[in-house]
Amino acid sequence: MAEIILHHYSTSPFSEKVRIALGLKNLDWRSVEIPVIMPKPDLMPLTGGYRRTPVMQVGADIYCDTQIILRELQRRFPALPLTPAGHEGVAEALAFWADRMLFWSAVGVVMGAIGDKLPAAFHKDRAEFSGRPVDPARLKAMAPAAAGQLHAGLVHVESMLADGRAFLLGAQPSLADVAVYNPVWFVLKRLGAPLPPLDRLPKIVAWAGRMERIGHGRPTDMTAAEALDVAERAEPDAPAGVEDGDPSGLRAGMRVSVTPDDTGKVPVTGELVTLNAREIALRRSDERVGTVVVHFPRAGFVLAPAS
Ligand SMILES: N[C@@H](CCC(=O)N[C@@H](CS)C(=O)NCC(=O)O)C(=O)O
Repeated sequence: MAEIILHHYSTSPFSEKVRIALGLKNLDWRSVEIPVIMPKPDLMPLTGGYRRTPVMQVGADIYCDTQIILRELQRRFPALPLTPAGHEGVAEALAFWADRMLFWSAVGVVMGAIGDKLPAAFHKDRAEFSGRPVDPARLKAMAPAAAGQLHAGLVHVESMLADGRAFLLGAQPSLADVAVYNPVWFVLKRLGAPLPPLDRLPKIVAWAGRMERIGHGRPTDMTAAEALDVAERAEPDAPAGVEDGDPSGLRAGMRVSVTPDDTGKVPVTGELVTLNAREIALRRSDERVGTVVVHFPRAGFVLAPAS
C-alpha cells in the first residue's frame, strides 16, 4: 500500500487529532509541513483549492477534513478500531460536536489570551478563512465568555470520566477521545498551565496526559515536492461509486463542486465519482500531479452541480 502522507503544521489542533489517531494505530507515516496561512502553492495541485489543515494523501487519493481522514485510516488499518463496536454513532456524534462546538470555544479562549501577539498577516488570513473580521481587542473582551462556553461543553466530558474510566467510551481510546483532545490540547499547548476553564476540570487534565502519552506513531519528514511526485506517479484507487437513489439526484460523471459550509469556503470542482451518506469524492486533473481523486465527508460540505 502507498504511504500515508499527512500535510499539516505542528501548531494545528485538527492536525493533532489525526497525529494522535496515527499514534493509536501505531503507524509509520510521512510528514509534510505546510504553511500556516495562505498561499499554499504545493497543496493546491493536490486538493484543487481546499485550503484547510490537515490533508491526508495516499498516492493519488487526497482526503480533506479530519472526519474523512479518520474514517479512511480506519478502513485501511482496521486493527485497534477508532470506533468501538456498538459505539460507532456515539463516537461520530461526539466527534462532530467537538469539531463544531468545543473547538470554537477553545479558539475564543486561546485567541483572547494570545491574539494580540500574533502577526497582522495571520489575522488577515483568518478573517478571510472565517468570513469574519479578526480584531485582537474584541477577542480579548470575549475571552471570559468563550471560557464559560468551553466549560459548559467540557463538564459533560468531565462527568463521562467521573466513574474512573481511562477514556471517554471506556478502557480504550477512540475517535471521541482524539476529537475532544483537539480543543483541549490547543488550550493546554498555547496557554501552558491549566488556566480557566481547565483549572476546574481535573479529570480532563489527567485524561489529556494519557492522550499525550499515546504519541504520534512514527513520522518521517517528506518535502512537498516529493509528495507531489508521489501523486504524479500514482493512480487513484477505484472509487466507491454514486449510491442509487441519492436524494441529490446527482449521478456519477457529473461535474460538481464541493465547498465547506463553515470556514475556508473555497469550492473544489471535478467529476463526481463517489457519493453516499458519508463521503463525496471528485476526480480532477492538474498539470503538476495528473489525475487525483479528492475525498470529502458528506457532513459539513455543500455539494452542487457545477457549470
Ligand atoms: N473540519 C475541518 C476543520 C479544519 C480546520 O479548521 N483546520 C484549521 C487548522 S487547525 C485550519 O484549516 N486553519 C486554516 C489553515 O490552516 O489554513 C477538519 O476536521 O479537518
